Amino acid sequence: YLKCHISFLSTTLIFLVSRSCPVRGDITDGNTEHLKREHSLMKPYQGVGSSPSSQWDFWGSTLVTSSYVRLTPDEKSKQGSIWNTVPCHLKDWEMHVHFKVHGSGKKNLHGDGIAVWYTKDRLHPGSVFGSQDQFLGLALFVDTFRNDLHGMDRSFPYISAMVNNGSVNYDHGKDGRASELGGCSAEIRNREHDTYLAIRYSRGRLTVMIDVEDKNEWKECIDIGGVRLPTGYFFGASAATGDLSDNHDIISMKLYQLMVEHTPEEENLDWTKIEPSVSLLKSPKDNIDDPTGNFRGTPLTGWKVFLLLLCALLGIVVCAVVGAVVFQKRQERNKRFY
Ligand SMILES: [Ca+2]
Repeated sequence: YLKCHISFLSTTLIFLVSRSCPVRGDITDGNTEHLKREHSLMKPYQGVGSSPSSQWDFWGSTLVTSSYVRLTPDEKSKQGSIWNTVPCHLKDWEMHVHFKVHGSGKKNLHGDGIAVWYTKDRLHPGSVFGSQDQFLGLALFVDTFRNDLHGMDRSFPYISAMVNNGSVNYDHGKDGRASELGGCSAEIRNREHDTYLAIRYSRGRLTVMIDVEDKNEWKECIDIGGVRLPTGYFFGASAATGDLSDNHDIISMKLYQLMVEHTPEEENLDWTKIEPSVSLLKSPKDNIDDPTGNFRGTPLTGWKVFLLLLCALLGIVVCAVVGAVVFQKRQERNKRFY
C-alpha cells in the first residue's frame, strides 16, 4: 500500500514539476534584424497583388487599402484571402499577425472568423474560412462563431490550431474540435486597441501566443511538441462570412527568422519532403472528454496543484490508517495463537 502511494506521489510531483515549468523560449520581440520582408505584409502594402514582382496575391472579397487588408467586409456570404507568393524555406520561424475583427453584429450574431495558413497550396478557395479543406500544412483558426451548440464548455471567439496531411476534413459543425491540437478562448472582437497573435514553429514545437488585452505582453494559447512541418510552404490568411458577418482585417503579417542550431543530420535532411504530422500523446479526439476544452494547452493552475497534492496527502493518510489497522489485527491474531 505505502509503496504504491509513494510511487503515486512521486509520479504526481514529477508530473506537476514538468507541467508547471513549461520550457519556454523567448518570443522574439519584433527584432527587425530577423524580419523577412519577402514573407511579410506591411503598411502601406505597396505593390500587393498589382505587379508581377508582387510578393502577395489576393482573392475574393479582399480589399487592400493603405492602412489595412480587409479579407471580408461586414456583409453576408463573403470570402477572401491573401497569400505570400514566395515559399518559406526557413526551418524555424515566428509569424506575428496584427488583426482586427469588428462589425455591427451584436453578441453571438457575427461570424465566421479568420484563418492563418502555412500550407503547400496557395490561393485555393474553399469551405474552411474561405480556403480549401483537406489542406497540407498548418492552420490557425480565429473562430468567432460557435457552430457546435453541444460545445458550451468553451467560450467564443476560440483560437485553435490544426495540422493536416491532406486527409482530414475540418468539421465546421463542431468548430473543428475533433482535429484541433489545442486552443484558447480570447475576446478579440470589436476591441478598441490592437490585437495580435504570434505563431512560432521551432524544433518541432508549435507555440501560439496572443496579445489582445492591450497589455503589450504575450499570453500563451497553444504550446505543443512533436509537430512536423516541411519547408517550402506558403503563408496566407483567409476569412469568411455566412449568414452572419464581420469585417475581417489584417493589419500586418511579419515573419521573423529564429536563429536555431540544428544537428548535421537534421541539416542534411530534405526538409521539403517532410509530411505534416503531429506525434500526439493522445488522440485529438480526446478533447471531447476534456471539460476545459484545453488540450495540453495550459499549465496547471494553482487550484489543480493544490487539489492534486491534497489527493496525494489523503492517499498517504488512508494508507497509514489501513496499515495500522492491519498491523493491529495481526498482533491480535498472533496473541490468539500464542
Ligand atoms: Ca465556428
